[in-house]
Amino acid sequence: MKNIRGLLNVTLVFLILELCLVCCDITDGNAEHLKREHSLMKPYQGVGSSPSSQWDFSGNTLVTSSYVRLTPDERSKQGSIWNTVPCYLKDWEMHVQFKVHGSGKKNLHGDGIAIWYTKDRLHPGPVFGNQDPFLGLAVFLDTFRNDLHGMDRSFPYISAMVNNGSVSYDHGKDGRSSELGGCSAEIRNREHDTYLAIRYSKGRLTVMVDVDDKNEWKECIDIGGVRLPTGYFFGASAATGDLSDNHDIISMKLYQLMVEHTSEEENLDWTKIEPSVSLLKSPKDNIDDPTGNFRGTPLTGWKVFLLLLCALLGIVVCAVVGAVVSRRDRRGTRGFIKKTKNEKEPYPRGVVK
Ligand SMILES: [Ca+2]
Repeated sequence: MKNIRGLLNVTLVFLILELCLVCCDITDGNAEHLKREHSLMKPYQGVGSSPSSQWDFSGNTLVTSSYVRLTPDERSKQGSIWNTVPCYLKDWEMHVQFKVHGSGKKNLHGDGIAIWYTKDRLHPGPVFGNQDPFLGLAVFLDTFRNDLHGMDRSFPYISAMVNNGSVSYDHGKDGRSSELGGCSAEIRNREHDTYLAIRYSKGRLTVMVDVDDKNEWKECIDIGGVRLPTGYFFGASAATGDLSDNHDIISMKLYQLMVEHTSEEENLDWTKIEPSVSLLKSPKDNIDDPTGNFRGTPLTGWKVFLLLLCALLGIVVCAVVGAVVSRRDRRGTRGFIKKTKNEKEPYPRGVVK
């Protein structure tokens, strides 16, 4: 009896811990704000035309009242658009509405768009119209397969890369050797609006896509251990080669995520962080091996029972929380901020900063 009571107590502690973790995850990004100084929206008034402008463009970029065309559907073009204001937010989420379209038939179009958060801006080069190497984060919307050996993935292919300025982007391999993750997505010549979201919060990089006209985010990349400094610039660039497409940016909206950091983290000089990724899991991320020694000892009967019980409770809690979260219609999946498709509608929570 005593044993059972002890077991229940331990289980309860596990359950509470798990609940706390789940709650923390839901709270993450609960209060979001559109940051106008880092956002690019119709009708793009003042873009690039005055010293006080918040966005600059270069190359073949054409700014109209309804889209920013980084390249036209013509060969050997490149263009970019860059935020002039460095971003000092520690946790953010960027929503990009884009449109890739052209007359090229299947596999006869290219090369794609890159979304940037980098130290430098307005440096044209070979990486989708930007410099190589670069310092910071890139998310590539690669529409052309260069690597004919990499047939295990279909194109267009979305991938992410973090660079400390030491690695070159390998176009011939579609950046495979330096990518952190990716997914295939039909982003080209769609009749409906197409969106990409990039979230960076507490060392976690998440990329989501909404390209199927379902008004919901689909996960593409989700990795931890990413370190990015503050004070970098957001931008977008595109390039065409022998094959081409219109590469249009409709909007880039940056939301601040209100996330608490420890005083230790707050006291760090975030501008001095070098972009990096730790692909090795930390011990605390390894649930069944918290000390690194657990696997060294054989599992006794009660440990197996406890693990199974915790797993079961975990599944129940996740299912309940999942059901609650899915009812929250103002948000996309995994707590992503739900976008407003109509530019004229009020932004989420009516907060405009
Ligand atoms: Ca490519």
